[in-house]
Amino acid sequence: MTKKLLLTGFEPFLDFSINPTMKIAEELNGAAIGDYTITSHVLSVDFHQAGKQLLQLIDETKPDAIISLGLAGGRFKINPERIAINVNDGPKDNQGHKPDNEVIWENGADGMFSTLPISRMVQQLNAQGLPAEISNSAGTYLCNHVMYQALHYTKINNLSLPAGFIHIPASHELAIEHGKIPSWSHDDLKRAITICIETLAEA
Ligand code: PCA
Repeated sequence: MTKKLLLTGFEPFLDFSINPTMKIAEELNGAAIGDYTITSHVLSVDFHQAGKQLLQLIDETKPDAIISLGLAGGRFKINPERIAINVNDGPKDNQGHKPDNEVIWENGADGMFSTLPISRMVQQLNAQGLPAEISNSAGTYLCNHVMYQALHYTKINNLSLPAGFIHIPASHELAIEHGKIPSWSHDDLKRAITICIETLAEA
């Protein structure tokens, strides 16, 4: 039986005029990888909306697994994230809200670990020549926020589905516009995410 994977990307934000996760999410929408069929959506870089959008998508699609993608402009490798923390902080979001050390969920756990096979993903990526490393911090901005929201939701609803977050470097297209960050080709970024999904399917 085929399983459903909810895959999310993000819209552009701050001085990143392109978000490569958006194109990857759009191009993989409807694709079948391993025993997963992918449903993709692009989330808003908006602290008041992104979590609601994600939780609504989970309710609507009833996925068997969730992978959220985000741009980490300046990073060199594919970074599956290990942990999400119960904090919103950082610069203004796309609606002008600037969180200052806010909690995401009152009484939520301080931190929650990814339930994706992140070590295996990193091994598979490196084995196929794509630099990858587990990251021990997803930051405190929107990426950490949606990772925390997904893990909190699966925990309080006793859902045993794998969920987590993968940060990716800039695409060449973005790096040329931005001027100060390393980049990968879009095809390699997309191949890396495909390998992560294949790894999840084999887990
Ligand atoms: N990256 C940001 C938010 C949106 C995105 O793609 C982050 O790392 O939090």
